[in-house]
Amino acid sequence: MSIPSRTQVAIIGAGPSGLLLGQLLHRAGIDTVILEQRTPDYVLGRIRAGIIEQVTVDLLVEAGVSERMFKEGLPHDGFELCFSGQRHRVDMHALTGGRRVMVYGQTEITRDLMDARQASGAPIVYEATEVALHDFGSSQPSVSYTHQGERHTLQCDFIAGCDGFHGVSRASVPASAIQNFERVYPFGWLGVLSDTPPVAHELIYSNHERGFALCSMRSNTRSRYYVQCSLQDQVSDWSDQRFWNELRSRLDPDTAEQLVTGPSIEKSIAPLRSFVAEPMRFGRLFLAGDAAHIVPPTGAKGLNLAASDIAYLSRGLIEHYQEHSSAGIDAYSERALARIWKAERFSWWMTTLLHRFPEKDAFDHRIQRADLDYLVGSQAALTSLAENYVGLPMAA
Ligand code: RFL
Ligand code: PHB
Repeated sequence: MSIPSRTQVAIIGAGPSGLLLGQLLHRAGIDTVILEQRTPDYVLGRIRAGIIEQVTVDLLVEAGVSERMFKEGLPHDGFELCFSGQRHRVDMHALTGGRRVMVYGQTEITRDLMDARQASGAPIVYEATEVALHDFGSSQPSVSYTHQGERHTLQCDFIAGCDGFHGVSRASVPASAIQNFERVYPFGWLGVLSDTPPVAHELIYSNHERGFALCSMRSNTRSRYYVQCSLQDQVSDWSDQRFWNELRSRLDPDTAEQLVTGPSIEKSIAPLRSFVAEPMRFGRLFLAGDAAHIVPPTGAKGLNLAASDIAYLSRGLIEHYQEHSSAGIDAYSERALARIWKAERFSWWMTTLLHRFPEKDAFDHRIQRADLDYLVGSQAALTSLAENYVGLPMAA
């Protein structure tokens, strides 16, 4: 594939944000080049999100990449909260007037988007290293990068920084132009993927004195489980046997008995963090997805927020090119941040409610238990939980 030296929108990063933006713009006749520092296999090997909101499902339909999701994805009407040895079902469907979420892994969404990109013939450069952003404060921005030992420059109208939390885009903004808000949690999640049937049909979020645990899935034959772990832990500290024993100890007796164990096919530790950068636009550079914000995974919001950023941004850019109006791109940062902060709040709250914090005392534990007792006994509180979990509406 020959890579042009000029495009309309240069997209940095081929995670879900970058690929989805590329696909939506391609369908609107807007040229993009995607620059990704890793290989396709590396990108697909990162096991991350599992739960997608209706808003994200709708966007994947709009992008023309929903066929396999509807065939293989598992719609979920509820999930369970487990504490004090008992499970309590949250009937999302009934509490939200018929809304639900979909279990369909980020790996699959990424694969579908990669296939669509390839079918469209639109350019994507994997293993693009030393990516640098230039002149995004002017009307003639550009991006330079190294590919197969050669340095290239890509002229563009706009740059979309979709390169995740550790990417180069946010780091290219002068410190005086950006404000960061951050909370780092004193624990991580150890995740295991295994080809074993999920322990239950729905997800189970468990609060236990030994720490949080989550039972999730990717299909009827593939499970995804997590346990809260110490930030000092290494993956090598956790044999499969130790993981299964720890998970079992954090579940109610019935679930613990049902758990089918097997060899792990992926095992990784992720730190937990809340982070927001404001604003999300700097002249002709836009940040989207994890490049601009991080949520702890407890609320299952990260990928969904990336999708809503891309919905706002793609609409703004399409308006710019088709209607010569800058209203959408001018409103992008404010619109996106309004939804982001609500998801930040929800993810922080779910994390606080369900984890063991090392510095907390007996009083805090009683308050946490009271919070959980109140939640499962109150229709009002459950409704609030359910409406956040299925995803808050996007601005028109
Ligand atoms: P990504 O996926 O990090 O992709 C960024 C891409 O940019 C590339 N890159 C660069 N390319 C060129 N030059 C550079 N200098 C570059 N630097 C980086 C990277 O290689 C990469 O390919 O960000 P994106 O696209 O914004 O997508 C965000 C999501 O990946 C993330 O929010 C979710 O995975 C979060 N998340 C969840 N979200 C949900 O909505 N539902 C869930 O159930 C859920 N579960 C999770 C999660 C994240 C987790 N971890 C490990 C953090 C569970 C976990 C455990
Ligand atoms: C997952 O299946 O990976 C998953 C599900 C729900 C969460 C976080 C991760 O809240």
